[in-house]
Amino acid sequence: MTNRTQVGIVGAGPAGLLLAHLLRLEGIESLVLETRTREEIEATLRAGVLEQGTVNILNDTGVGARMMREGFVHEGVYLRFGGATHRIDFKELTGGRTIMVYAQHEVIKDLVKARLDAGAPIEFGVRDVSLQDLETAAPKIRYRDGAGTLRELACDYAAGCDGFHGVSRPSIPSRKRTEFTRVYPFGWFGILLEAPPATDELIYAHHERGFALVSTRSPQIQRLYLQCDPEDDVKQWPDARIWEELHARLANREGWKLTEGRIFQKGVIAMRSFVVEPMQYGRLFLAGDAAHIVPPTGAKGLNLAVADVWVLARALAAHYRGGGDGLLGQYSATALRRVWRAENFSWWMTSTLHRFHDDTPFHHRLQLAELDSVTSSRARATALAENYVGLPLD
Ligand code: RFL
Ligand code: PHB
Repeated sequence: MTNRTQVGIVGAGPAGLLLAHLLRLEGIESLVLETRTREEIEATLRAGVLEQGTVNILNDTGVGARMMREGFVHEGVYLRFGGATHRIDFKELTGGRTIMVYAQHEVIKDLVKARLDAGAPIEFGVRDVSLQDLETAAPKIRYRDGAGTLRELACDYAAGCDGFHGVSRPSIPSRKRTEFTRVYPFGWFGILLEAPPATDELIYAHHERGFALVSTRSPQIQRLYLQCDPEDDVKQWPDARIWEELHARLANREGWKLTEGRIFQKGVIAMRSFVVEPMQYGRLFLAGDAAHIVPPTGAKGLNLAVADVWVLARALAAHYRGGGDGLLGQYSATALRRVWRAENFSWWMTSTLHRFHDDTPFHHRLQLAELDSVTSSRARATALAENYVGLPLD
């Protein structure tokens, strides 16, 4: 069975759902294909930090109301090292820009609801997705729908928004793409716990036992991470070990103490940097994690996905308005410029704050000097703040 749409979107993560939303507002039809169920995508725990630009896009396009009610605006972050805590004041250093702490799966819920309320389609539970004829003017997406029926979607353009393990990127012949990868020798152990917020703003902690991060989700639920071995299993981390490590790594001379609570979710997260160039092949455009991965230390992954589809939606809108294909032709270069700057920032945050296996006392001192420099030089603090709140979208 063949269906037709203007833009076929593979993947209902933040990239695919937001792209579909932006296109709909431009009067451009799309179909979103997703392998998982609605319940699964709405329950997947991931990012928590939204840049100012992401917040603005969600608000300006009518899907930000719940975020504004339930999210938390943070005007800075804390860097803790050598037992002392230093604040980076985003608002002051960037002329008023801030970040929003609001969980990614809540953004997903808001985007799914907006799309379904508007009567626009998302097909959940599809299988065997493959992309065909991408180098022609009539690309096709073949898949099995939720009932197992083979379908073909004919479209003008395909958007590969299916994450790092999706099928879109491998659909580009390997001789037509260049991939850049760095895998870090550590992971993050993430927990959710029932407790009131331990801090008013995120704490990024450097410690000789390894990195730790205190984030939040709601007045009752907190999100914490600690550096671990990437091969670790959650069974190796009973609650007592988690608390021991967190207390040690977050130790400070200011009398701040971490509030313990019931841990109800644990998981290990791998850390990698990855970019594919270009982000386009024929009529296929890659966006989000399908094209690039950053380690979570800079909180950039979701925000890069948003920036990609914002650029792509404008380019597609220009095409359908009869404005030519100039912006579509520039999509990859425009997106990659921001991607590489975020890669650089995320790599720097990761390298500065984590303990490496081959750390020497010399390396440890260099990290402390780097953190000292960032927290005592206004120029360096401003650079961190500008990157963290997000580069301007234009
Ligand atoms: P996603 O979210 O992976 O969505 C891809 C979707 O595609 C579906 N899919 C397919 N659908 C159809 N056909 C196929 N063949 C398919 N294969 C896969 C998948 O089921 C999925 O629903 O990619 P997207 O949209 O590009 O979004 C990227 C973000 O999810 C990611 O970058 C962030 O979560 C990264 N990240 C963070 N980013 C931030 O900006 N701020 C943060 O604070 C932050 N913290 C994090 C993070 C990622 C983390 N993990 C778990 C990797 C914290 C963590 C712990
Ligand atoms: C989160 O709250 O999940 C979070 C916050 C900051 C990061 C990464 C993740 O750098």
